Amino acid sequence: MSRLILVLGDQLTPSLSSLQAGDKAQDIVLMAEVGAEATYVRHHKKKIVLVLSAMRHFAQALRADGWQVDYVRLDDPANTGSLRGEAERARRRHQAEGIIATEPGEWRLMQDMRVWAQLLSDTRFLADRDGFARWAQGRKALRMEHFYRLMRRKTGLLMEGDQPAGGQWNFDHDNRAPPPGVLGLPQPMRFAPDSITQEVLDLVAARFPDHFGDLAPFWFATTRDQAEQAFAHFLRSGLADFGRYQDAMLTGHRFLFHSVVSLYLNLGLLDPLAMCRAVEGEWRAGRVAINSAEGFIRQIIGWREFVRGIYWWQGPAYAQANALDAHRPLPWFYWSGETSMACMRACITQTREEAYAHHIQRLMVTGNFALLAGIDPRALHEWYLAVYADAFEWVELPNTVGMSQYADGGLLASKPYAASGAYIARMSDYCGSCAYDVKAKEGARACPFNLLYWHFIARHAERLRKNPRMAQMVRIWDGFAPERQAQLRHDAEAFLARELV
Ligand code: FAD
Ligand code: DLZ
Ligand code: SF4
Repeated sequence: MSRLILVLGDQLTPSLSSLQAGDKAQDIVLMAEVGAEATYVRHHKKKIVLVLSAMRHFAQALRADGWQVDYVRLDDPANTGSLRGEAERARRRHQAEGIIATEPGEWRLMQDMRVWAQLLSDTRFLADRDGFARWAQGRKALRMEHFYRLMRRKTGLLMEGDQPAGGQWNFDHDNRAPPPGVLGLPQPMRFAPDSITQEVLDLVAARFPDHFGDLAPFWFATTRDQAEQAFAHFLRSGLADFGRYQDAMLTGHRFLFHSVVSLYLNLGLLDPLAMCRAVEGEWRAGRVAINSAEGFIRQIIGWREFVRGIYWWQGPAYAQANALDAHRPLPWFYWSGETSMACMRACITQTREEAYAHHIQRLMVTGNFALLAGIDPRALHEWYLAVYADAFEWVELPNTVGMSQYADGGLLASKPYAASGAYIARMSDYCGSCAYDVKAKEGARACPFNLLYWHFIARHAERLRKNPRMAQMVRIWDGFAPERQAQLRHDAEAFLARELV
């Protein structure tokens, strides 16, 4: 008797554990487009197109490889709208004896699917979930750097025997250059929609017209071959300067030297280890400096694996963490982009148009603002999960709750990523076109990041005083005259009352 192999929309990898366990001669691959997955948060339109088009292309590739694929489309009148409903319907249709699947990337689905499917480990990651839990157990705080060194040793990437290549594990201090000139900046590789993508574009336009985000222009890769081309293009055009300009931001230059591959990697269209080996090869061939190669590899085998480990280790309760007791609702301008703050406007507008913002835009602009203003981390989490093409909960939630909002009380990050306008002024050109004055620290024209920064320090003084990396700022606040403290509090609260409705 045949079994069903359910392949999810972010499991588009030929070597997936469930496909490895299957038998082409008798098992049937089930792929299902379902409304529930597009609406559990209201995903950006481009993200839905990316996932559905990549699913359709992957189904084609599996058929060409000899698999029998049962593909349920979103507009099939019999579609039940949920993965469980489609799995049960397909089981009856094929009289299958059971359903196997690679474990999903979210607690929400894990809890549902483990009741009706046999789940296999997701072997596309370097660190398995139990191994990470064993490593993490009993540690007071988790530091990515320690985990990263284990991963370097495990993979042999950038190693010379037992020592790190170049004599250092981490070259981050070379990676903080302010923005470069705009001439000769690379662009990510773009692909014109084929007939399959065009059909999905029409479907999403008709079915999800009120979801956030622009549909056109749609230029993402939707096949493995295209994703590999896009990555090869980054190796040639972006990697050499990736390290140096990793933290820079420029109005109108949205991608700078970033790879724009997380969206492909998270769907399974690219293989993380093969990418890192290719990056190491560029360094060994003398085409890029070690700070770029190491910086890129650290993001993939360090941060990406580390946040996934934390997600599964912490369990569903992590989504409720709110150590700083932040309860302000998400301001409407996170959806509209209509704000006088030029940095926020630029990052949100680009998010609406591209379903993309790079790490520092997410962390130090939209994330930093929410942290300083005391926005509810749960509402912010739902925003990040909805608006980016690469957003899946296993990677988005720890980045938002842990790294960006410090809502886990310092489990993931050693200090809150809180910064005043001076940081944004140094790393971007946003302040030049802003209604606010980044140099002003008080008064109606003062940059809101400046006002809110001190408000944040004052609100959390007792907690931050105990953190060696923040204590200095609390001492500065303590040293302000009481009238100055009162004025700063007043200005910050006036801003919050005026703008955060
Ligand atoms: P590059 O800058 O070129 O980096 C290369 C790769 O490294 C990325 O493709 C990504 O796979 C990996 N990477 C880099 N930083 C991280 C990180 N902190 N965590 C995990 N992987 C990392 N990344 C996601 O993939 N999905 C998300 O939903 C997501 N949400 C985020 C939310 C917040 C609040 C923050 C601060 C960061 C988030 N990140 C997320 C991490 C990071 O911002 C993106 O991976 C990166 O911007 C993707 O663009 P890129 O491919 O051009 O990355
Ligand atoms: C994100 C997404 C979307 C929009 N649609 C589907 C779908 O129709 N069918 C499917 O199998 N998967 C989809 N996905 C991806 C899932 O949401 C993803 O597998 C889970 O969030 C687990 O990471
Ligand atoms: Fe952002 Fe402040 Fe600069 Fe305006 S002045 S762009 S609000 S950092």
